[in-house]
Amino acid sequence: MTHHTIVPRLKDVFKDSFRIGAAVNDFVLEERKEVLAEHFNSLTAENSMKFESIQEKEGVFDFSEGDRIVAFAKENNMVVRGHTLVWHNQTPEWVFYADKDKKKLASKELLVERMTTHIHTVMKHYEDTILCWDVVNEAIEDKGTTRLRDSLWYQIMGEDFIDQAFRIAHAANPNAQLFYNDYNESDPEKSDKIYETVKGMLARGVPVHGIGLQCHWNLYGPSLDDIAHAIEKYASLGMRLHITEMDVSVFEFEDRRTDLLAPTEELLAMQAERYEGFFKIFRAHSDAIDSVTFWGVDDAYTWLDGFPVPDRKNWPFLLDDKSEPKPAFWSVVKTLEEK
Ligand code: HAH
Repeated sequence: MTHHTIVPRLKDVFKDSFRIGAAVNDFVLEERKEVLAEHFNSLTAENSMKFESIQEKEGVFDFSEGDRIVAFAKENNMVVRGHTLVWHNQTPEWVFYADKDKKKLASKELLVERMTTHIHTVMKHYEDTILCWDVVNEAIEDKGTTRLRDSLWYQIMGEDFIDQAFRIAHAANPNAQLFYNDYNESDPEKSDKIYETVKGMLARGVPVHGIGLQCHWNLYGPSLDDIAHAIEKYASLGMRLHITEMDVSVFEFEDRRTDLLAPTEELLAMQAERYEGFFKIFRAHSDAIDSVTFWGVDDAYTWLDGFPVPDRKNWPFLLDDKSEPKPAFWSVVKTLEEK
């Protein structure tokens, strides 16, 4: 590829199909302004709208980093996805305890009250700027036949905590689109549990409008068949679908290797082929999919650097560490010509 090559803007390539989003933090927002404005028309806060970032201490709300994201989005005509209101991780411990020493768990009533205060305050603050929220994140158990994860939300409020969160969110802002968001979303067993959970919510009249598919994938899994089946199953509920946190690790999840200092040509080619398959499926289901968000901008920074293997870099995106198109970028753009 010479430097004369015209690089199409991802958001233009997919404008008739879905929005293209990126997760950002303060550093990325500062360092990657141009590439963000160039390719993306949706933003998600990687961390700054999580419970621990907004309300680390009870009753003290900090919207500063979130507000910078919203301001940048507004200047550049972008949409913002809200992530996330109720989650078992990155939530301060005080939320779940009745006392400062954390000896006694909060009562159900107290936890409902705290859930209500948090959701109302956050959604009201962003009432005019954020119209879609991941209301509950990762409530489903990955393994076995157990449906719900054994979190403190679940232990204290029982399985009703999901319904409650959505009802509270709907009351806080009836115009907002409310999502259930999870990973391993294409695994046949877990996707059945997600499907049953959302189906049950709909049967009980719970205001849920969409399913967020995180899509933390890699070169080896999940299979294209499993992905297509999961999407079709979720869409059959009449839910809007958002791809919320996409990245394609060059390592299998169990792979512990740490010798790789840069992605090989072979890995980049495999990644391009995987991405092409994924975007063909997304395009084929663009009537249900409104948005495809990557959990980062380019390979200079990803949450996968050092996770799950410490000190190991990863290269999961379409743009390299200098924001230049990778083979995967061109294979994704190519899916346009094939529609
Ligand atoms: C996601 N968990 C979270 O939704 C997001 O908020 C965070 O920044 C990164 C990833 C995904 C996840 C996983 O892929 C494996 C194990 C646990 C959680």
